[in-house]
Amino acid sequence: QLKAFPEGFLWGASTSAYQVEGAYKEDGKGLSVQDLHEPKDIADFKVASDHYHHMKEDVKLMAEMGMKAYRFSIAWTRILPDGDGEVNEKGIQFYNELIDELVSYGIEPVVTMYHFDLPLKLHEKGGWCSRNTIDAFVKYAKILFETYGDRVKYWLTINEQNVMINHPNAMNPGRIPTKKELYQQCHNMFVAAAKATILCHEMVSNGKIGPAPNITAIYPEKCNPADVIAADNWESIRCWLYLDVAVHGRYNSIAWVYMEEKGYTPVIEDGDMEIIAKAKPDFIGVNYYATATVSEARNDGTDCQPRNGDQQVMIGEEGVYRAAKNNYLEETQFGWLIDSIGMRVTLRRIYDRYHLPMLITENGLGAKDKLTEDGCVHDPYRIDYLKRHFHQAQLAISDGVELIGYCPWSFIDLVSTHQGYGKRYGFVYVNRDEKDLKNMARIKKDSFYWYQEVIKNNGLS
Ligand code: BGP
Repeated sequence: QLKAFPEGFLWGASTSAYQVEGAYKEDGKGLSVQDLHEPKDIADFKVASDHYHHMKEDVKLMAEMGMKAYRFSIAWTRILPDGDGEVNEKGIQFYNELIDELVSYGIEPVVTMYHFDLPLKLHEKGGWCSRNTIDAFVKYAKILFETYGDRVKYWLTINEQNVMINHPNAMNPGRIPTKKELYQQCHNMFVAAAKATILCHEMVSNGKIGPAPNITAIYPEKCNPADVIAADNWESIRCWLYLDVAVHGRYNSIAWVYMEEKGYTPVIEDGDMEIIAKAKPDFIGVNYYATATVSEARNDGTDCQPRNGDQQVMIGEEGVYRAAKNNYLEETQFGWLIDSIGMRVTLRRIYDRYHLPMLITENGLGAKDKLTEDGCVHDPYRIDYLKRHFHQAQLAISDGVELIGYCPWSFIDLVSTHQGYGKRYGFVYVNRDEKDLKNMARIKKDSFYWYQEVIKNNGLS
């Protein structure tokens, strides 16, 4: 029997600082690793959607759409321009104003502490490979809890730690770290997130904090047991590794054996695992876009095959798994798979493994939206996509999964990591293209009005 969305369900939407704010070196902000990107054919992050200067207008639109929650990230470099040095009061003030504005409309702020934008100064000193970055993160976390903890109840430590490890290019300007270094970065992030989790519980009364990895069920291509094992292994390495450490306080054996065999095991210092085990997340943020399908590896030098723009790590790894085509699924204009039922599968698997409430922190459709002559943006494909996913979320709730909210990606158009403004996700259109900033006007898409109705009815009617 289909259960209703619970009362107080956090219908919301998401963004991240570097993809939406712009003002990349204004008011004392330091540079992050993202500010070094000078992509040739897409917009850079210097101006983005200029949310920094349109903040009040944007929050007003959130309120008009009826949003109950807004998931955004704080730019570490606005608060601590060097990552761990002086505090920048103007940066503190920007988020004070944003949070006050949200609260004044009754919108629950959901804050990601770190979303891909490591301060450049920390990167230059070794980034996440260095234990100093753990201390810097803890210092930053203290400032956030102290300053905003009176109004922010929901915190997310690190966005998509697994994507940062599996797709390191965008986070590591210059030399791409080796896999061994990446797993060391990963371990250091676990320690940093654990320390922040413990601090949040000490400093924020009624504070709730959790990780926000990109989790997706992995399907075997065929019922051939060797494919099932490959899918199982890859799910443990790509997904469970991150939640097992964050929630259960331990590395799972499949991922650990994989790291040992490949020579990737990180250095774990005395006391790390105790801290990690002590930190207990209150909920799990789930970024879900699509499932992945794999087959047994052939181990003949052809298992790893890069696939165009698809973030689902469908590249294969020699001797571990091989990416396979799933003939049952449609694709978006950008070749990302669409699998709404897969979201139900994923939510059920997470819930059964961790028994924690979940908040969908990202899910959405990137498309080539166009402003038409009537001044509208017609995006029926986005409505259809979200309708199907909301329905599956409701089925997951009916299965007993504790889902507390749903924040699609993204509230407003922002810079897509690979396709700039050629690929848009928002409910609100931003009138700019790749290079010309035009007037940056905000235009409500058809999906804006549709989502407004969904929120009003607390679900699909
Ligand atoms: C997630 C990231 C977001 C966002 C989204 C869409 O992995 O957390 O920051 O970018 O994917 O990806 P893209 O912009 O590449 O289409």
